[in-house]
Amino acid sequence: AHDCQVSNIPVKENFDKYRFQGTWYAVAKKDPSGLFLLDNVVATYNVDDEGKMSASAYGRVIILNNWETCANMFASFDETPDPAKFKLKYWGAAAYLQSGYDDHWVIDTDYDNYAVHYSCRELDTDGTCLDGYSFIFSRHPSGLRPEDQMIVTQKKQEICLLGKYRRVAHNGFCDV
Ligand code: AZE
Repeated sequence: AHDCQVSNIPVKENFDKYRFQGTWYAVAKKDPSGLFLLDNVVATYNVDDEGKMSASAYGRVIILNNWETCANMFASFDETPDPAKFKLKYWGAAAYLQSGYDDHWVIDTDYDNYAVHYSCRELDTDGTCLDGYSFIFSRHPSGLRPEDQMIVTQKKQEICLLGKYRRVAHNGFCDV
């Protein structure tokens, strides 16, 4: 079943954007090529009274000539026929930060403890992902509960990224 075709990747069934709202701490990530959020990554999701999902996120980045700062990012989501698959339109609070339009898939979540996010930016000719990124989120900055770790490991395998993640440190660098 794990043929690594992006189009075959299972996502969360009946994803409930309302239950997904609130703060998520990135505890692990798989990087795309190029500039990316380094660590201290925290995302906060919100759904407005018209049902439109948005988010803000921050994280430590190094831009230009080794300038270390905290990226303050904003995003709005476009829905697709699959409730777990969104298009993420994102931009930085400052112009020197990155902006873009990425896939934003929720692979799995229990809403209260863990979430597995996935984004493929570039498909290879064989239908596998050539360049993408993924976050493992936790509701708890301390990390995943042992009972969630098994589920998350299984999901990493299903998205063909097992072994490709790095732990995301939270050391207060971006706290105000
Ligand atoms: C995500 C959570 C939902 C909101 C946003 C996210 C993605 C943010 C980036 C930011 C990159 C910034 C860089 C700055 C120099 C998925 C974490 C906005 C991809 C590289």
